Amino acid sequence: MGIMKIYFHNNCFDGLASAAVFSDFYLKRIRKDCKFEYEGLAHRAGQLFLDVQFDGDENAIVDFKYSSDPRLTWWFDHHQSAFLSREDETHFKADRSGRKFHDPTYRSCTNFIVDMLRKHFDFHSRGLEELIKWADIIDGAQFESARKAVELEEPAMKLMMVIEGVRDREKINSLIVEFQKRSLAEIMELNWVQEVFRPLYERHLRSIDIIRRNAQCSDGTIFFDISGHDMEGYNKFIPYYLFPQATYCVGVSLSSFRAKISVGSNPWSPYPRTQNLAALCERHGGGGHPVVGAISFAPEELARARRIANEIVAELRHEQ
Ligand SMILES: [Mn+2]
Repeated sequence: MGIMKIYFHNNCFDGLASAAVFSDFYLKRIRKDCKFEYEGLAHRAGQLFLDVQFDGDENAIVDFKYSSDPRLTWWFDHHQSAFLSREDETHFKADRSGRKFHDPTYRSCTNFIVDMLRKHFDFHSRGLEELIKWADIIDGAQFESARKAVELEEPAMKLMMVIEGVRDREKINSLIVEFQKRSLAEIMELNWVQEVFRPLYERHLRSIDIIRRNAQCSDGTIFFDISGHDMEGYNKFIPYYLFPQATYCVGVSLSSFRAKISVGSNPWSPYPRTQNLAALCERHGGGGHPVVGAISFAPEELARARRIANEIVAELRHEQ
C-alpha cells in the first residue's frame, strides 16, 4: 500500500480544508488503496528552503510554499509570497508535470484546488460544499461583520478557533479526516472537539480583554504589543471589533519559537485600504496577501521586531 504524504499550512482552516479536498480527490481518482499521512508546516524566520522529509511514495504541499525537491509531486498554493527563492520560482515555471499550481488571485487554496481539479482532471468535489464555502469565507475574511468574526456563533467559526488553537498533531490531522466524513456542526459536537473548544473560548474572551488594554488607534491604524502575554493564535479580527473605524492594524506578539509582527487591514473599514500588505511585509523580510501579512523573527529578536513594527505603524499612519 502506497503512502500519500500531504504537507499543509498548519493551524489554518484553509490549510486543513485544502488537505481534505485534495485527499478526497486523490483517493477517488488517483489511488483507492493508499494510506494518507499529514504534516502541518509553519512559517519560520530566515527560511531558505523547506526542511521536510518528503518521505511518502507521493508528496503533496497544499496552501504552503513551493519546494524544488524532486520528491514533491503535487503542489497548490494561493499565497503571493509562495517562493522562498528566485531559483524555486524558476523551477516551478519550468515544471511540466501538470500537477503543480499557483494562483494568488484566489481567496482560499481550498477553492483553488477544487477549481483546478475540475478544470484539469474533470473531478467534482461532491459532499464537501460546506467546507469549501467556509474555507473561502474564512481565508478570504469575507465575514459579514467584525461581530460575526469575533463572537463565533457558526460551527465553522468555532472550528476555526479549534484549528488555530490546538497544538496536538494527532488531533489536527484527524480533523482533515473528519472534514471528509461529517458536517461542520457534527464535528463541533465530537467530545474531544468540545474539550479543546471550551478552554480556547475562555482564552478568546480573555484575549479580547488583553488586546483592549494594550491597543491604541490613531490616524486609522491600530497598534498593539502583546508580547508580554502568552497569546500566539488570537482571533485577528478582535482589533477591528474594538476599533471599527480603523483601516490597518499592526500587532507584535511572542511565542516560544518566534517573535511576530502581524499586519492586517480591516475588511469592514469605512476607509479603503491602499497599501499592499504583502509587499510592505516583503520589504521587511516577511510576506502574505495584499490584505494581510506577517513578519517572523527569532524569539530573541523581539526588540528588533518592535522597532520595525513602529516603523510600519508610522508609515501607515502617515498615509492617512
Ligand atoms: Mn490559505
